[in-house]
Parts: sequence; structure tokens; C-alpha cells
Amino acid sequence: MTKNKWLEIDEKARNVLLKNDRGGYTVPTPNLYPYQWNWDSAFAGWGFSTFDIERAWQELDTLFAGQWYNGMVPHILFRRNDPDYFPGPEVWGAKGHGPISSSGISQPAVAATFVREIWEKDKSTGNVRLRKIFPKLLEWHRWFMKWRLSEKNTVFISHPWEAGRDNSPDWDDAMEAINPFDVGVYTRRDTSHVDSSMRPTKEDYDRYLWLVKRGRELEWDEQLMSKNRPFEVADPTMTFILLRACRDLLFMAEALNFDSAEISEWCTKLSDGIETLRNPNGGFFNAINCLTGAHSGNITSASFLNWYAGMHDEKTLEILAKTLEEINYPIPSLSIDSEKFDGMRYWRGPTWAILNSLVGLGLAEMGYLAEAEILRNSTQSLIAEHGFAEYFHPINGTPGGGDSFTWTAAVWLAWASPSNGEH
Ligand code: 9WN
Repeated sequence: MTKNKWLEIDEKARNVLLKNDRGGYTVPTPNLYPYQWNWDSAFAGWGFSTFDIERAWQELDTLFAGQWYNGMVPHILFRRNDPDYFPGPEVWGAKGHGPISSSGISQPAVAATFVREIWEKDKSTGNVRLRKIFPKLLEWHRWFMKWRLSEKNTVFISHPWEAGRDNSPDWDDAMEAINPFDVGVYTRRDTSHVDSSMRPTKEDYDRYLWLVKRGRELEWDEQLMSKNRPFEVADPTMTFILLRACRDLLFMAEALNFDSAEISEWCTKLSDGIETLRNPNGGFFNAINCLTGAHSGNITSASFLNWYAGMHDEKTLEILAKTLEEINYPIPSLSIDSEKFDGMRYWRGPTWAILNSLVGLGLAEMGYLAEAEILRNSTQSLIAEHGFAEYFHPINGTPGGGDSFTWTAAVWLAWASPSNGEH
């Protein structure tokens, strides 16, 4: 790729972020996702930090402005009503828990890591901003450790949307066990924006909504919801990402001379929990249905997040090498060898630039430079040739889901572009 070409794509990527800006916060993509999403905003902050540090802090600040009084940071902030998205604020029925209308669940805790990235770019003003947001990050992590830590020290999800990998086969058996009775009649909006062959099925949606209904009826009271949970899956995305985020929080606490003992304990606990996620037959990291103890048996892109969490692993390295060699556009969200692989259906096969960036960061930090470069180069070609799509087919690169996508543009700017964040 010529320098002119990539500078042109850098410019386009900045424009995606600016166009998706709704005044201090971004939407993931117009129409399909018209609200502020949790981990999308954290990635957006990382993207903004390559050309506008102040705007980067603002993105994180607006996200944490919606923090609940119990510490939870919701997965969606419904800042203004928009009938383009379902389920909206009425269906969630989560009023009164925080200052902004929101959903009742959270999402992967990438925020502390991107706060650190932004802060490290400019510590002079960053120290003041960091001091303000730090207690909020701490409260959120405390909430995870109190309400989402399994007995085995892994982080579980209470709803598939919480992992951000909505229809991953990682939760198929836990979802099948749910009888979504009484869910009522509803009209989906997602399938009027993108083809239904790319989206979760009606069976999935019935169960997503049934779980939302349960939360609403229990008024999103974590204590009440923790009794006889109908869905509880220990998830590599949540566990690896929280461990990494706690490490970054610890680093920032020490830099600010804040007390860090509690955060150190969290790091130890989560590190201890990781081994539980190892599939006893295949040796890779996978999800576990906490209600039955069954391992999912799936190799997903989340299976490769160990380096991001600071952990070497020979077995995963072996599987990664094979994936990088055999797949045009790694890493598929489900191994192409799986009988459930579906290259265009959301989290059941497509490649997601965000997951690649996290895996790539981890690989580079832990010295696997060749692997990190292959992953970065293939993601770079994917975006350069097929645009800022929500996700891509891992074999032929076909773009899928929404377009002009905030986090794909952010990942381009901060990681995949040959400029690599240097502007
Ligand atoms: C539900 C916004 C979000 C991402 C998730 C992705 C998708 C929502 C949906 O879009 O989920 O949260 O309605 O499909 O799976 O990771 O944060 O981009």
C-alpha cells in the first residue's frame, strides 16, 4: 500500500468517528445501533486519541456518566429515544439505577486499558483526567468482582449481550436450556437494517428478551437476580479482559500513589481462575456453562486473549500459528473447522477487527512480534480493501453487518493503519 493510500484511509477513518459523534459520545453506526454502547465507546476513545486527546477523554467521561449507583456501567446508554433500535428503554425497564436511561447489564471491561492508552499519550493533562475517572473504573471493577465472579474465579455473563459476542456458539447449550415462555409478540428492528442471514435467529431473540424480562421483573436487583440464575456462562472474553483491565488499573493506581492492595488481590484471583477455562480435551480456552459445568468445546477469537491478559500459552500459540497460516483474514470468531461455522453470521464465524486488535496488542507485548505483525497486516488489508464494516467474512473478506462502523475505524487508526497511531 502506498503512503498516500493509507493516509487517505486514515482521513476516512477520522471522518467515520466524527460523523458518528452525537455530541461528546459516538454511536457504533447510524441506524442499526443509534445509542452509546459500552465497549464501543472505549474503542472510540482509543481511536480519537490518535488525533484529538481531549475528545478521547470526553468519550470515556460520557460513558462513565451513565454509571449506576451500584458501580455497574451499562452496556447501552439510551441518551435519546430512537425507535430504530429494539429493545429500547421501555423493554429494559431499568429506570432509577443510574443518572441516564440505560440497559440493565454490562459489557467487557476494556475501558481501563484504553484509559491507560490515552493517559500515556499525554500525562500532563492526563493526570488530572485520570484522577477523576479512576474511582469510577475502580467501582466498576469492584462490581464485576462482587456480582460476576464465579466460585472458580472466572468472570461469567448473565446475558449473551453482556459478553458482546451475542450469538456465539459458546452459549448454545445454556440458551437451549431456557424456555422463553410468555415473551410476547415483538418486532425486531435489526433485520430491517441488515439481512437476517447475518443476524441472530428468532430463537436467540426470544431468549435474549426472556432474560431481559426476568431482569426487569426483578428490578435489576443483583441480589435477587443471583438466585437461581437461568443463564450463567463463564466467558474467556470477560475473564481475560477484566484481568488485563485490572493490571492496567493497578499500574495507574501505583503511578498516582493510590492504594492498590485490593486491585492486586483481584489480579491474583482472576489469574488463578484462567486455568479453569482450559478445555480438558483440546487444551484451548473456552466458555463453561456454570449451571452444568460443561465446556463449550469451541475455539473462538476469545480463546486467544491470554497474551492480552499477560499469559503465555504454548498450546494456544500452536493453534494460533495454524489459524494464521490457513485463514486469509484471521481470527474467525469461530474456528472454520467447527460444524457450526457460519462465515457471515455475526459471532458464529466472521472476523472482528476489535478482537484482532486486542489479541495483536497482547502478542506484541509478550514478544510474539511475527504473529502480531501477520494479524495486523491481514486486518489492515481487510479494512483497506473492504471498508469500515462491523465485521468481515474470514475467508473472502466480504463486509458484513453495519457499515461506517466506529470501532473498525478506531482500530484502523490506533492499531491497523501503517501510521499505527502516529499522526
Ligand atoms: C446488543 C454495538 C453492539 C456491540 C456488540 C455487538 C452488537 C447489540 C445488538 O452491537 O450487540 O448489544 O443489538 O446486536 O454484538 O458487541 O457492542 O456495536
